[in-house]
Amino acid sequence: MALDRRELLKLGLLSALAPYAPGAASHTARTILQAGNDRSDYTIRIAPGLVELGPGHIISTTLYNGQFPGPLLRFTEGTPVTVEIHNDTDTPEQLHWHGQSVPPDVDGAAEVGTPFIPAHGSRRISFTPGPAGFRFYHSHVRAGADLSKGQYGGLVGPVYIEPKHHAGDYDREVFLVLKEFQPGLSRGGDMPMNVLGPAAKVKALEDAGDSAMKASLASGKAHGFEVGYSLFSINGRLAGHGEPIRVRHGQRILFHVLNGSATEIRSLALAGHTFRVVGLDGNPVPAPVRVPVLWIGTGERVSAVVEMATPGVWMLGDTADDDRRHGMGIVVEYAGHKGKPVWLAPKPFRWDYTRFGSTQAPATPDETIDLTFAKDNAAADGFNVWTINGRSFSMDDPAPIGRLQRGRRYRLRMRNASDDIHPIHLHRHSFELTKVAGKPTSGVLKDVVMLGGYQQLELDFVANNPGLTLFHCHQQLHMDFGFMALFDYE
Ligand SMILES: [Cu+2]
Repeated sequence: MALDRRELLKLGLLSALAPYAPGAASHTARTILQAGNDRSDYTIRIAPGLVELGPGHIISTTLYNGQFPGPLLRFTEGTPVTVEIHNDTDTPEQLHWHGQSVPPDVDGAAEVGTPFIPAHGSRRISFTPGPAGFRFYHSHVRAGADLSKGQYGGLVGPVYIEPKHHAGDYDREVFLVLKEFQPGLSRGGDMPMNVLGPAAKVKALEDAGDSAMKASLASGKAHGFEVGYSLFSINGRLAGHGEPIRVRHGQRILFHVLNGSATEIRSLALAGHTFRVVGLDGNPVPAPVRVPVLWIGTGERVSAVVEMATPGVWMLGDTADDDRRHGMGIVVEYAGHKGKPVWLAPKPFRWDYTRFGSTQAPATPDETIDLTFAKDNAAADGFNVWTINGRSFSMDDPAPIGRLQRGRRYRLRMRNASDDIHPIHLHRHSFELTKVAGKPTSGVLKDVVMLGGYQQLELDFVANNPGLTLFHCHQQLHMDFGFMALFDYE
């Protein structure tokens, strides 16, 4: 009997076996579906659980359905689904459908009015998945100084929304979820440098950021807190401890990579191979070009085809030696090859979104909104406070920063007056990059974009999904300390 994907899901088979080609058997997946003809198509249970990252590294955290990553949810574009979410923890939760154009009561953010999933309670939601492509779901509660909450724990899972027609230019799909564990605070951080291209900085932003920082330090404040981690994983396993990705010479593997980190920017390289980037944040790109390194901001996704043309045993890993040695990697093993995985450091490579874009001029916006982001060093008990146009977001005063009109095309001109890279996210809408650090582009559709230190970036979106809409930096420490704003329209 031939079963289609949906029938397999109903039997609970696909959820347990298909999500992560490497190491599928290692997942202690409970079925994500209730048996029989229950009214909900999917059941997700939020509860404390254990993740065995590797020998001697078993961590206790909060999980979806007892596993990390959460189960891969495969939806079909345009086919309505009902999801029942149980919360077996002691605190209210929010499950955010990242990258989907859902209404505010489904979105999964208290800031736009989604009801909480009560502690030891449940919530049933129905929505029509879309747009097609690689999305994800994650916790959207404020963690603040509590590094066990929000996205610091294990509440991250991938979503794949099947398009009506498949591209088919690959032999196999492999989903990879990058995630750190065991967070801790330090004064100052080690954000990677030379990540983004073009590298052009805006002098006025640099001057403003520098002088604010100097004034803060001169007043006796130390550098604000940053988060670091001691364990790193791909698909919930330390490098070398899960099943390898087993490939054959000549195969084309379509990797769907999700940066599920709460705070970090990640890179990936595979010696002897290049990545042909075909999708960013689940959306096909106008120019699918080859690159030697992927750079992926918090909450971003990259879909890339790798042609398996260099037989051997390789480490697919982060270019940061320390992070890779602490687990951020996965072994790629060709059939007939054994041995220790080989890592070869790639040359430094800057990630330029415009390489994947079109040179055609983007559509003209109806209105441009200027947004300037700034850091108030160590202003809240040692934590940096973040502002958008001088205002730090708080639920005590959640008034929208902008009132929009339905159907209009808006351009956000974003200016970063800090030296940090910010992965900027807009809920419930996709946006189009129109200018990156002075370089025009079009056709790259995303829902998170990295804005470089002291850089400027422009993106457009059409107000086509009414209601409160959250806009924020996806870096948990930044969003939790003010880097958020609301738009609203009817
Ligand atoms: Cu940020």
